[in-house]
Order: sequence, then C-alpha cells, then structure tokens
Amino acid sequence: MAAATGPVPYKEVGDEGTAARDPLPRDEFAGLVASLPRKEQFLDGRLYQGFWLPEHYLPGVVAFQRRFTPRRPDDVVLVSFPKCGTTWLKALAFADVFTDGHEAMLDRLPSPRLINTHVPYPLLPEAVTGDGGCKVVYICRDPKDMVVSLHQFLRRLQPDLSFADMFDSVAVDGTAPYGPMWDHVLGYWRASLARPDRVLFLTYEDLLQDAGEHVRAMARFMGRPFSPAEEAAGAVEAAVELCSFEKMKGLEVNRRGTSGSYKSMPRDAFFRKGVAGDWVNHMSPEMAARLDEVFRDKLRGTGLTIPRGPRHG
Ligand code: PAP
Repeated sequence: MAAATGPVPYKEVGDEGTAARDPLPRDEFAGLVASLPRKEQFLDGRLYQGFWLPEHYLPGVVAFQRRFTPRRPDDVVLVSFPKCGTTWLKALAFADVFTDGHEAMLDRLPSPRLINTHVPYPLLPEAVTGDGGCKVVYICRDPKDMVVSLHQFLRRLQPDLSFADMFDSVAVDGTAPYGPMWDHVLGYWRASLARPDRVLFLTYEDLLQDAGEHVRAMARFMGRPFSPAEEAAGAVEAAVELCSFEKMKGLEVNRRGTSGSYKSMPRDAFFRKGVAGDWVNHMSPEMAARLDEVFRDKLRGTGLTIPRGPRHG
C-alpha cells in the first residue's frame, strides 16, 4: 500500500541462527498440544480455547498468543478465515507471514510490518487487542464459497477428499480448520463494532464489488492514506490492477513450484477461480439452503449478514 512518502522498500530477512538459539514452538508446546481434544480429519484439529486449530500450526499460534508484541503504531495484523481472501488481502497490503519457528525473523523485519494469521479474535495476544495494541484488518467470505474453495484446494493433495465431510465440518459441527467459522467471523465483527478505529472488517465480496474503494479505506485505516498526488497519478487503480486475480495468477512465481511449511501445496492452487457464487457449481440447492440457515441463525441479532456476491444480490 502506498504511503504518503512512497512505498517502503521491502528488505528480505532470513531466519539464520533462529533454530540454534530458540526451541521451536512445536517442541516447546508439544505437551500442551498432546493434552487437547483431537479430531482426525483433512487437517487434524485440536480444540484449543474453543476453536479447532490445525495441529501442525497450533504451536505457532500459542507462541504468537503468548509472545507476540506489536510495534506501535506501525504494525498491522491481517486476519482471515481460511480461503476467504488471505492471498488477495496480503497482496493489497504487502503482507508478511508469522509462521512456526520464525519469531526471530519477524523481529528483524523492518517497520511497518504486516503480519498475517488465521487466529480467532479471542486468541489474539492481549498486546494486540488491549489498549496498547495495534490495528487489525479482517476478511471473511460467503461460507458457501469458502467451503467449495477449501475443498477444491485440499483436493489438490487428496483427490478423493469427501465434499460431504468438508461441508459438515463447516456447516454442522464447526470443526473446519480454525472453526467454528461463525465464532471466528463474529469475534472480529463484534470487535469492529466496539473498536472501529482498531478493527476493519472486510468481505471478499466487498473487494470484488469495488476494490478501489476498499483499498482507500484500508489505507486510511492504516494511517497511510493515498496522497492527492498519488490519487491523481492513478495509484489506487494501479494497486488494484497489480493485485487482480488475473495478474497474480499469471505471475511466473505463482504458476510453478510449491509452498507451505506443512503440506507442500502447488502455488497455482492459491489462484483457482476468484469469483463470488461459484458454490452453485459444486453444491446442491438443499445444501446451500442448509448452510445459509445455520449461519443466519448464528448471525441473528448481530447486524451481520452472509456476504453476497454481485450476481446474488
Ligand atoms: P488461504 O486461506 O489458503 O491463504 P485464501 O487466499 O484466503 O486461501 O483464499 C483463496 C481464494 O482466494 C481462492 O478462491 P476460489 O477457490 O474461490 O477461486 C482464490 O482463487 C482467491 N484469490 C486468490 N488471489 C485472488 C485475487 N488476487 N483476487 C481475487 N481472488 C483471489
């Protein structure tokens, strides 16, 4: 995102020496993880403080929860429910990622840092949510598109993965990775109502509808609004174009190879279709109605409604 003084140059930092100095979170928190209720599924989950966190990532979450201290006023934490627009939001905000065992590397990143996570709101460190905390940008999406996106994504590694099981984990028992999704979304929704200066709540559908408007809002929220000169030079439109689905999907770096510290995922799997409403091609109307009903019930009285894409009114 462009600052009034121009973009901050990104400096690559390595994790040299990190493992030698610090015990890895997965060793440090092995006992804690082993003591938690477990659900065997596509990403084995452990129930930690009310949320089903993938076992592999849980030690990093605990380390983040217990030790992360934001640098004020610059740090921004970008949060999403999985498959709800993480990649897009990160591109729009020039994000960096907090991962298992990379705490020292995070320390060495120059400010302003953008930290990306799927951590539910109640599990964020007090240092982030409390009075001395930092800004948080959250993105969610129509759960019907989310479940289709997750299924299509994980099928790249496990072609026989059952859609019905995936659907149940999102819509019925809430055991999807980082779920229940309704509690995840509502945590950030309520925080955005209570502290609009600290939590910005976006939807994937909002970005599809008018990315420029929301990029401007995000820049203002982060305290780095586009200057009149940048506006006049078309910087907003240029940022949106640079991060568009077609542009990102077409980049050589996103077309080849794999990524991921856990399961090695083909990079192109992060750029599938990039639209709202693709659920109609993967889900029966009965399933869609059931999922809508579950979420409508959970969101009732909160002021939040299920995000709808442009084509679905
Ligand atoms: P993650 O949780 O694994 O990081 P995330 O990036 O949140 O995934 O979501 C992936 C979805 O965002 C994919 O949606 P689909 O399966 O319905 O197609 C992906 O295509 C979409 N996506 C990725 N980059 C962009 C982009 N630049 N613009 C719009 N959509 C995007």
